Amino acid sequence: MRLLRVLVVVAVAAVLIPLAGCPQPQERVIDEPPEGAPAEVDPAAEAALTEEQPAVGMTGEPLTRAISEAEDLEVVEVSGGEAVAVDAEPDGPQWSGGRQLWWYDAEPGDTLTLRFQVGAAGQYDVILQPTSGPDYGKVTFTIDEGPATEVYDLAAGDDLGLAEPIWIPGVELSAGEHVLVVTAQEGLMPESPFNFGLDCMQLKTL
Ligand SMILES: [Ca+2]
Repeated sequence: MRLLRVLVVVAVAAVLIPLAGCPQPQERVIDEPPEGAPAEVDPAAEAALTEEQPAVGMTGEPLTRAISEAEDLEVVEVSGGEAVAVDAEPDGPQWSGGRQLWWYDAEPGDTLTLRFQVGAAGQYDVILQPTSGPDYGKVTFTIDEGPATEVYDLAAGDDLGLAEPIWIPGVELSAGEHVLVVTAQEGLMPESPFNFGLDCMQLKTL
């Protein structure tokens, strides 16, 4: 039964993961066997289940990609408000790595600048996994000196959730350091506090 339970959980996770931009923490609910019950889990099978799963893209195919947790990226500059790493709540969105980078109290026009590393020069799709929430605001994204993206409105729902992943396609990146700049556009209402959350970013090779 225990192995079956694990398989069911992994199967459910496999269905859910392609919907999100970044791999979510694998939920593995494993009941302890009753006292005296023989071990039902083949050690080799359990070891295979705990191996890192291949990254899965929006269409379900394995992709070559590098993932950075936003909360681990270097904050180069915040022109207004504060940017801090926050832990996931049990009943909140399950951010990968269990945390997100939360930027709050910014004013329209303020920027959050994050540094990320690229291992090999090339053309990449940059995939961002932001958070949505009732008091989350509108933002644009810029990579290095590139053009700003369209405005993304991340105000949604009654609770925090994982927004649709944002794809910035075909970005030419050299090996080394680059910056992702998030620009606050406006809160839900002019007088509303501004919130933005980024769970993780991925670089997908083309
Ligand atoms: Ca994260």
